[in-house]
Amino acid sequence: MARIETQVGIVGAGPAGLMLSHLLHLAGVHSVILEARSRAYCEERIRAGVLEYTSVRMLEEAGVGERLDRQGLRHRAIELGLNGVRHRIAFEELTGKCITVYGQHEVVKDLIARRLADGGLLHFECGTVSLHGIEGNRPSIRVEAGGNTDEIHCDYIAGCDGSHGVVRPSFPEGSLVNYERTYPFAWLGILAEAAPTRDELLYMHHERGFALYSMRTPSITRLYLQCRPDEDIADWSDDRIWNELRTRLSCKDGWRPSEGKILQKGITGMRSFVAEPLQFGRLFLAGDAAHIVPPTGAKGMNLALADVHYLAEALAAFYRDGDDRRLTSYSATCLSRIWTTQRFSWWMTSLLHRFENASAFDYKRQLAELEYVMSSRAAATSLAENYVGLPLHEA
Ligand code: FAS
Ligand code: PHB
Repeated sequence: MARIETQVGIVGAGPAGLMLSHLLHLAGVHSVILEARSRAYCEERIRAGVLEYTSVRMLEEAGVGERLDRQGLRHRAIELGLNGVRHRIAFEELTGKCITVYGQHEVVKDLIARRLADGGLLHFECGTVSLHGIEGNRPSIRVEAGGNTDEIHCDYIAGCDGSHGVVRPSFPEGSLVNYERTYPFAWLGILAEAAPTRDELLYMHHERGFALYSMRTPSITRLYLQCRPDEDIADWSDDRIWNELRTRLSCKDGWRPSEGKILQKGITGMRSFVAEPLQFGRLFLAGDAAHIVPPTGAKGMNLALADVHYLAEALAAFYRDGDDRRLTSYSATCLSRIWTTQRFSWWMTSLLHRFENASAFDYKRQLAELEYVMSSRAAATSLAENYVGLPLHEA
C-alpha cells in the first residue's frame, strides 16, 4: 500500500474540485485530486453553459480565463417568451454586468490543463474511493484499483464528487439534514450542429411546456424542452424533437430555431436539494455534492465555483495564519448563498414551466407573474441581478 501525504485531499475533478485545487495551489497549499472517470470523459461531458459575471471574474483573477475571454460568448441580456412574443431582460443595462456562454466542459479542460502544467496531482480512473479516520485530525482517502491500494493522508478532505459521490454518504448517520423538492417534469436537452440565429438565450413559456434556446459556439446550439420525468429518450426521434422545438420556440415575428444534425441528446431530471451542514470535522462538501438546483436559473456550475471560492479562502487562511475561523464559518457562509440561489432557481422554474396539475387559477397567476416581470423594471432588475450572479461577500 502506497502512502501519500498531502494537505487537502479532493474527491472529484469537476468544476468544484479542479478550481479548488487550483486556488489552493495559488495559495501555496498542496492538494491531490482523485477522479473516478477518465480525463477524456471529464473533458467531453456536456453539462452547463452559462457563466455568471462573478464566475468569469473568479476564473480570470485565478489566471485561467484566457481561452474563456477569447472564445466565450458575452451576452448582455436574455429573452423571455410568451405566446410567441419575446421580451428582453437587458441585464447589462439593469446591473452593469454580463454573462458569458462557455461550455462547462471547456472550463474543465482549461482547469485540467493548468493543474497539469503546474505539476498538480490528478489521479483519473482512480478506482474505488473510501474515507477513513474522519473523526480524527488526519483523515485519509483509500483508493483501490486493480488489486492495489493507496492511502492519501491529509489534514482536510473536500467532497467535490457531485450528487452521487462517496463523501456526503460518509458523514455519520444523523449529522446531515437534507432538504429536497422534486419537479413533475424533466428537460430533454440536445446539442445541435446549427449556427445560432439569436444573439441571446430565449426562455420560452408555452402551453405545451417550457423550451430554451441556448448555444455553445458560432456553429453549435444547445436546446432544451420540458418533458415528462419518466420519458425515454429512445421515444424521441430527431424529427420529433425538432417538431416540438419548432412548435414551442417559433415567434410571431417569424423567427424559428435553426435546425441541424443532433450531436447529442439526453434527459435530465429536475430537483432542488440541499444537505446541511457542509462540514463534519475535517470533511467539507462543495458543489453538487452539497446541493442541486434545477438548471432553469443556470446556477449549478456557478454555485459550485462560489463554494470553492470560500473553501479555498478558508483553507488558505488556516495554512497562512493558523486561523480556522473561516473554516468554522464556511458552511454558514455558503448556505446563505445556496438558499438565495435555490430560491431564484425554484422561482425561474415555477415561472416558466407548465405544471400539469396546476389549477386554472394557478395557471392564470403564473401568466400574470410572467407579464409582470416583462413589464416592470423593478421585477426585471431582480431577475437580472440574480441571473448575472450576486457578489461574493467577504466570509
Ligand atoms: P460534478 O458532478 O461536475 O463533478 C463531480 C466529479 O466527481 C465527477 O467528475 C465525477 O466523476 C467525480 N466522482 C463522483 N463520484 C466519485 C467517486 N466515488 N470517486 C472519485 N470521483 C468521483 N447546470 C446548468 O447550469 N446547466 C445545464 O445544462 C446543466 N446540465 C446538467 C446536466 C447533468 C446531467 C447534470 C448532472 C448537471 C447539470 N448541470 C447543469 C449542473 C452542473 O453544471 C453541476 O452543477 C456541476 O457539474 C457541479 O459541479 P461539481 O460540483 O464539480 O460536480
Ligand atoms: C445551457 O446553455 O446549457 C443552459 C443555459 C441556461 C440554462 C440552462 C442551461 O438556464
